[in-house]
Amino acid sequence: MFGKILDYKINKNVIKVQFEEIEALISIINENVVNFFVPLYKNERNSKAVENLEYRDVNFSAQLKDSKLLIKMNKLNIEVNDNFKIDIYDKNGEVLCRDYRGEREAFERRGYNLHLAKQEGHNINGHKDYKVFVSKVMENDMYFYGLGERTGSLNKKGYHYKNWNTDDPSPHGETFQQLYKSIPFLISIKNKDAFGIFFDNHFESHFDMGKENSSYYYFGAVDGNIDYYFMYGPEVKEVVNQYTNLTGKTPLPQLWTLGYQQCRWSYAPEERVLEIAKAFREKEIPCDTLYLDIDYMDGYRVFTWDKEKFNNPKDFTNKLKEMGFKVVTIIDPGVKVDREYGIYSEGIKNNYFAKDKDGIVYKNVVWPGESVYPDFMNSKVRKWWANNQKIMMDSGVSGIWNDMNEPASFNGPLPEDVVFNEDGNEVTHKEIHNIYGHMMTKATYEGIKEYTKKRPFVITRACYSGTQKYSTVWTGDNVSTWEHLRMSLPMLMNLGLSGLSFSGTDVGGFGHDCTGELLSRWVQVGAFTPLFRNHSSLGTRDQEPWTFDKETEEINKKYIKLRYKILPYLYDSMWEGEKTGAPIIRPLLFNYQDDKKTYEINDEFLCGDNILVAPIVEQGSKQRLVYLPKGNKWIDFWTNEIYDGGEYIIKEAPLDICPIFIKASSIIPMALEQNFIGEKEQDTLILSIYLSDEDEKFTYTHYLDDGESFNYRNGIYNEYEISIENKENLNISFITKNNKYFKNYRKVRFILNNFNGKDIIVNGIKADVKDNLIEINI
Ligand code: MIG
Repeated sequence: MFGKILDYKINKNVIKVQFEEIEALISIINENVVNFFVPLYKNERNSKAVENLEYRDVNFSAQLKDSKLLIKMNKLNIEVNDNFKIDIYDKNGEVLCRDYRGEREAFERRGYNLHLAKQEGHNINGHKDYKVFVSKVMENDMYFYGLGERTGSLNKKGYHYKNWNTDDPSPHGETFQQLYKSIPFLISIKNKDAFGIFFDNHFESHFDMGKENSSYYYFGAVDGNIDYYFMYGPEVKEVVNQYTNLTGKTPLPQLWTLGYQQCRWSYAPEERVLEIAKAFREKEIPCDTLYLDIDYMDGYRVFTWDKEKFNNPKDFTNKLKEMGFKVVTIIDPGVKVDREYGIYSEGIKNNYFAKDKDGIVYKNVVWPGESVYPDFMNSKVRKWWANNQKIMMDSGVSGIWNDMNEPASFNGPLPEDVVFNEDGNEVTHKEIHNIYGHMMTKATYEGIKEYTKKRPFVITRACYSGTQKYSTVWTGDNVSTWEHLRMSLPMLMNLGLSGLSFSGTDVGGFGHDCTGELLSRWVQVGAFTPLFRNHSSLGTRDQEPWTFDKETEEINKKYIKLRYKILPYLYDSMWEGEKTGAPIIRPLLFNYQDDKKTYEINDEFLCGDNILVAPIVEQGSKQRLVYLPKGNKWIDFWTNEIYDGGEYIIKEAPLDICPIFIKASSIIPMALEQNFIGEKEQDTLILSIYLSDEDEKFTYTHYLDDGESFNYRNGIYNEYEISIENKENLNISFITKNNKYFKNYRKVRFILNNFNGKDIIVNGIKADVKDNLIEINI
């Protein structure tokens, strides 16, 4: 299709390859990352995911030999063939990824009436014609991960997914090809070595991992350029690091956002919100955040308040503030058509809304009735939207929840030819649909940042690669079923591998009625997900922790309290994540890639490096099989029993027990109990130590900062390094490595969970051990 290779030219990191029909570009981004680009649509890249493409100095050579262009790098050898067929090998000559040479050929669908199917508008045999299409040989022993928010299992081999942000109101099922988010990023493990492919094309795109034909996997898009990055690992960790170097790391959030959050469609009027707030405090169930869903607005007009329900928003949010609650309000993109309404009239006056192909402002119907869509492709509109955040912040709101930004619509989907103005260039909905939510959250984030100077809390439903820089995500409208609890695990794990570390599902389920048992099991998972929010739909039964029975309330309380205990650990993990891109919720294979038994575990996950959670996701189940990966020993969090790695065990799990295992030779930093973040001075650092039963040596670094500002980016934080040597004695050293943040702990309390009776030396001095506790002043 592109013809034979004629010639090539090297300009710094970029190799221009002249084919008979077109010129393609191969850019060596760094030792592990190479971009392949063919300008089928536009000459320039126009990525919304990669905002600063950074090239490193890389040693490589290129040579044209027997009509093959051979590119030699330190870690990779790349062969470019006629028609831009690419083969990639590691430095030992092992195949990593080869382009497929044959024709596309889909499996048989017997009994399918081709003629009728065509009339009906179906693609024959699921065989869609793409303008952009790249297929790769399905090698032996391949596993696939990533692709953002997906139903189904962790390993995506044999499945096909579509990227077209979609709000489908029916209960999400395994057959769903798309949901609200588009993350065209795939990770493959082939024979224990991992690589990634990021297809940075935001038109409707598809990934097929051997469903169409088991000989190949492919990615394709209805339009746009061939523009994809190959990222070599060989560790999955490195692939994720490289992907998030390109598209951005999830930044450290404000600490309160990691607390428990309670939501409902909708808490209104204000008396109801206050009633919920009081219930949390009276029952001493920790909670930091309450959400206001669409009913706080005046007729669903964004950036307004219904003054009958919320007479004085500032006074109302102040009352909650005094009780230790933050308020997050929903903001949808749809702006109500109403001349008397400032946001609408201002937007119309300034040409801020998307237009139809004839240049007339495009209207559809969403919650406010007839509505128009802000043109987030336009930087002026984003600036305006960013400034509008002030309206909410001035009312005392602490975070913004962006919903319906696929964009969703009640009156049929937006036509493909709706026009947006990307700072002078016309682009159509067909092109920008998948990045609409992304651009909205970018504007929201920038507005909040500029105005508050704090780390913005934005939560979004729709997104594209790179949205992690601006927003946390939740997985939309799940339902209160066991199936959805079960499914949320691989979904969150793949979201994490796709850069979206700060994520969560609606705990308890959004649609349908939850049960006490289901909520009890769900909160056991939620306690470990970065976003920990209970949310339910209007019309469903109450779903707050105390609305079922005493047992459910106690279980909720137990796990929400546990969550508040491990907040320092979660915060440390997010600090680590901002540097490495490592997600909080991750599949076991992320840390145990050498252990193939981890490759397809759907119902266990790691929370950071040190905690393994094996929740119950079946109704009635009171025990389960747990696989403990090979590489270290594991300690039962509840009983301190120690287990070898690489083994399956059966664990009893009565309703109040979620099987949790701590990695042996590790430390979990913990906080003092509190009902909300900031309630109590955290002057004591608790370090919960989990020893192995063998000689060992390990360290842990704990991080502390003000929990809200960007000062940490200027080095204003503390780091404490704890080293443990467990031989004849147990030697503990605690040192302050970085001490730029003025607040410090006064005490450190070491908890020895599986103490072995040896002498304990802390910072060179023999320590007094009482009830397996040591406390020192610092
Ligand atoms: O059409 O704002 O996913 O969390 O409660 C439904 C009302 C609109 C969908 C969101 C859900 C939210 C609901 N919204």
